[in-house]
Amino acid sequence: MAKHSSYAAGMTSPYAFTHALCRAPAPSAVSGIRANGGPDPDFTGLTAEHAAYVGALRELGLAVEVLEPLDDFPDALFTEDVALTFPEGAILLRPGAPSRAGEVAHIREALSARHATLLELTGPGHVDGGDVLRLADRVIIGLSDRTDRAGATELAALLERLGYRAQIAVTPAGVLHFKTGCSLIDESTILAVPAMRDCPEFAGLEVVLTPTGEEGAANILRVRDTVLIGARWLATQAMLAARGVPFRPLPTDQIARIDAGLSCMSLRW
Ligand code: CIR
Repeated sequence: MAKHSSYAAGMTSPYAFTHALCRAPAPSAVSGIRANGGPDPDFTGLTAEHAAYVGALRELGLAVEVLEPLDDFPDALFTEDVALTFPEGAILLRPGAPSRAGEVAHIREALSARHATLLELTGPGHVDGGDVLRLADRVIIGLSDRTDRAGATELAALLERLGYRAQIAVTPAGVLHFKTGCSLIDESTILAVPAMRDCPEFAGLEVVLTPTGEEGAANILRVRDTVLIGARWLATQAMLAARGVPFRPLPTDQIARIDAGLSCMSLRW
């Protein structure tokens, strides 16, 4: 990946990705974890959403590999939560949901074939990748029901070994993952739900709030010059259009039934 001259040593653009690693949904995905109950997703629809997502990443120029489904792990299609990937190497995480712990062994195999440097969280703490937001100059680790302080502290030290400075932040109650509630629009602009407006770690950045009723839009995914956004978030799309940000709507109704958004379905580097 080309490095941009304005970045500190070891740092690269947070969204100039060249590669992504996804995992096809298994039929068991319809039983994925959801915090507030609600109906199962439709498997055909879920598969179509996943395929549209993979297709979009490829059209944006990424080399995307799609791993085999894991029927023993309903949430395994959300590869983002079990590892972190950077041009400098990868870090295996320890997801906070007990039913997801076994996913790590499977992603280990895939990542060790693709990254020369593979670090690992050894515990006892936990971190979900959905709680990790990479900015241009640092990485924010949000404490949540899935990510505890012991895990975040251990991860901060591992990130330092790869050349990344980390900050530990707090995810508001009721927000599953830090990135469920905020994402990068560009290197100096964050899209956030109102509950995250005053996050101290956003000082110096412009924070744009999700329009009323569109809190679910906050999990956008910036890939190179384009923002991927859930198709039903029309007011948020209008806001991006007004700001001149190129975006691409993708269907997310079925994955939303199991508490997921657009960042969750890939590891990117
Ligand atoms: C879970 O609760 O773990 C899955 N049903 C959803 C994971 C979403 N991942 C993410 O926000 N990074």
